Amino acid sequence: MHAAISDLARRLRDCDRLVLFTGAGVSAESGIPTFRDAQTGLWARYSPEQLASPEGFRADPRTVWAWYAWRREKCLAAAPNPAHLAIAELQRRLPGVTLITQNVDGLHQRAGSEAPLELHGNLHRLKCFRCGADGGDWPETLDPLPRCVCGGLLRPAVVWFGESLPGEVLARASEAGLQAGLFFSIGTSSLVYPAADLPFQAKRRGAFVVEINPQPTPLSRHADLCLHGAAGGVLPRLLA
Ligand code: BJW
Ligand code: ZN
Repeated sequence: MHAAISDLARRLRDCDRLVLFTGAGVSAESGIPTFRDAQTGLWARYSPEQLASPEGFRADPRTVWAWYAWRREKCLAAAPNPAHLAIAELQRRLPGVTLITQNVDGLHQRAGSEAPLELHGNLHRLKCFRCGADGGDWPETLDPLPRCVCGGLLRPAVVWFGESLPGEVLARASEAGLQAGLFFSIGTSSLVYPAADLPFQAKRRGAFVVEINPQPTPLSRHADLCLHGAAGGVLPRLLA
């Protein structure tokens, strides 16, 4: 892997448009569970239909709120890991870096990354389930469940299955992907659309696509380079 890393470090120096695209694997080393790991992933223990869909929220909002409250506590107790820190450092060192994340945990911001493009929203903010208005921060108590000024229930400001991604954020992410000379896909299973399409779009436009993941994904055989390893081990080596 050493030759690949030094070649990549050179590509990084020469590249003026870099996209870093992250998924749950980037936060795994902070102790935040991924979604699809066979043993420890959230979807191994919890139902995405019940907990991460509008239908599930409509049927049982209290259970969904309780699950997100538990996950929010985990995020607040966690700290950014060497992968988040290396990404923030790359943004400081290089011009023209766009960070696109599917993560809702806020750890990129806590590592010093400013304004990542959050494709699936953010767990620490709320929005209205009825009118979509910004619902501010979490309440002190979930009893009663918080409501919007319109009377609708508030919910965590994340993107559930079957919901559209925030249009402006997706547009900016797609644009950055299409312009990229170098595109890193880091710690994502490349299964959830439309996010998963970004590296493929970038590849079709000529970007050099690098995947960092301990496991193969549907992207692997299309990537120009696959670095098989943990993000927190691989990314800091690019800075050395
Ligand atoms: C490490 C590591 C270490 C471990 N270092 N790596 C086309 C085809 C098929 C289906 C669809 C399609 N288009 C749309 C769909 C439906 C659906 C979808 O994609 N389903 C597929 C799963 C089949 N998509 C949607 O519903 C989306 N909306 C949509 O398409 O709307 C269209 C529409 C049109 C018109 C009107 C209305 C709508 C929305 C998707 C929303 C996803 N939401 C979630 C939950 C967010 C909130 C929350 O957190 O609770 O987002 S699901 C979950 O998956 C979460 C993640 O962001 C997302 C991606 O997961 P990620 O990050 O890749 O995590 P994992 O666990 O899958 O993978 C972790 C990886 O890390 C693994 O590969 C490990 O190996 C690796 N790893 N340790 C580096 N140390
Ligand atoms: Zn409302």
